[in-house]
Amino acid sequence: MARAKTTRSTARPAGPLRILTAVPICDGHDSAVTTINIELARHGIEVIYLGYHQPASAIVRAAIQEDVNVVGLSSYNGGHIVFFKEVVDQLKKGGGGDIPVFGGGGGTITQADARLMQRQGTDRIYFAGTSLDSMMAEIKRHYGRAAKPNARFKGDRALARAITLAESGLSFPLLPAPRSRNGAPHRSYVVGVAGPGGAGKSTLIDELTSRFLQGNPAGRIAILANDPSHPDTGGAILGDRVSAIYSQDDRVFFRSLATRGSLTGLSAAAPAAIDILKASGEFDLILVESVGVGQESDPFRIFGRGPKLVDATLFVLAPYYGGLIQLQKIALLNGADLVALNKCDHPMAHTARAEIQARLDQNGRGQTLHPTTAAKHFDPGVDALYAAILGLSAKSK
Ligand code: B12
Ligand SMILES: Nc1nc2c(ncn2[C@@H]2O[C@H](COP(=O)(O)OP(=O)(O)OP(=O)(O)O)[C@@H](O)[C@H]2O)c(=O)[nH]1
Ligand SMILES: [Mg+2]
Repeated sequence: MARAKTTRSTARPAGPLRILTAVPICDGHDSAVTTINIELARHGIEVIYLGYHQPASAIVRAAIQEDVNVVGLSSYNGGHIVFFKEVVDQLKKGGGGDIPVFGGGGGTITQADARLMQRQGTDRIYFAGTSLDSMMAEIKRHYGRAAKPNARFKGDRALARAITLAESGLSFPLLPAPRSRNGAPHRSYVVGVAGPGGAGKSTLIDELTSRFLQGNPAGRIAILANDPSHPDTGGAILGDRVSAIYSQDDRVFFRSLATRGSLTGLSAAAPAAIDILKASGEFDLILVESVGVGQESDPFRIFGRGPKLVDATLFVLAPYYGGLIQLQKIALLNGADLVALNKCDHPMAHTARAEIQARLDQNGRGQTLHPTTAAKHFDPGVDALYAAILGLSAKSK
């Protein structure tokens, strides 16, 4: 383990409780977990939601990379005794044995089942009829603890804990020793991905991830997904993992960051998190997703206000941006290296493509426009976009 630089010295109180929630494999009952997620966020908790029909391995990988305080499972398929134990066991094996597992499943989990599950390592079960308020109070009391440095953490858990410490405004003294390739220091290429809320940034990032995994038999890719905290409660539903199908792979490090009051489009800890990922020497490509941004946003500081955070910027928008005047107002269209017009399956895509191309031509900066349909697998537009990213990366070396 090597010492890494300390990015910030002012210690703030530990950040909000972070909980990973998921529904087990072969179970589509997601309405209960959705209720719980909203309630947790309303109580100031950061919820990383993984989705339904999730295997134990995906839950464990996410729990470790997200460095959560606790894993909450909502299980209605009848397989809870085996499944909760599997998650507990895999967490222990994967270096996350300190992360407790809890959950519920209404009337499908009996008192006798719960006793057996607790003997097998499950922390607690909430039964049908428990009031949401009492559950929230207990969760905060029981699982709220500040993250501390832990020299025994290895691999992704060590990286994840370093990011957690950075999020809390603390230093992150322990990082894995940077790898070098053929004697040369390893360099990650960092791409910032911004665009309006719902344009398809996460879906596109997942498709780009699939291209990366296919094209690199051994390399690793990291994704930093920023999502907004609710300004009133401080809680957040960090939902970008739900769109991340290909990212369920050990060669992908995926970390969600809540903005926690930062209004830049990124968490205040994002620059430190990027530094941590780069310093690890693990990742060839790092994709940083901003929150849904507006017309004047500059999350990656490409207009000279402070050091640039990324090597290249991709701006993603959907065909329904308004009209020509709205296009003129979007500052990032002046500065982004690459622009993706996503949702090209939409009837307005044809006109949008012509309008955006004209806007970029006016800039005269050689920015390339990539029509994509990220919701479709094997989209040739995404292939071309990925090739353009590789091209920029090669040029930067
Ligand atoms: C809603 C529902 C559905 C909806 C699901 C909608 C959705 N998107 O989720 C629909 C109609 C689609 C559906 C379909 C099916 N369902 Co259904 N469904 C239910 C039902 C009525 C309610 C479950 C629910 O959402 N409860 C609301 C939550 C908030 O309350 P709760 O369950 O009491 O949970 C409490 C705690 O446990 C806790 N909790 C729950 N989860 C979590 C998680 C965390 C992290 C925490 C902290 C706490 C917590 O919160 C609550 C606090 O009071 C139950 C019956 C029942 N009354 O429980 C059947 C039930 C679960 N379904 C059942 C079945 C069989 C099915 C189907 C297989 C039916 C079929 N043959 O097609 C399909 C399978 C669907 C699939 N793809 O998996 C069975 C399961 C039987 C079993 N496991 O042995 C049940 C028990 C009905 C029955 N008696 O037969 N279902
Ligand atoms: N029709 C269509 N839908 C798409 C396409 N790409 C993404 N979507 C859908 O658009 C919705 C939003 O996609 P996300 O990838 O979550 O969008 P996002 O930009 O990451 O959203 P935020 O992170 O909330 O800003 C999802 O329902 C996607 O399935 C596309 O090319 N066509
Ligand atoms: Mg997203």
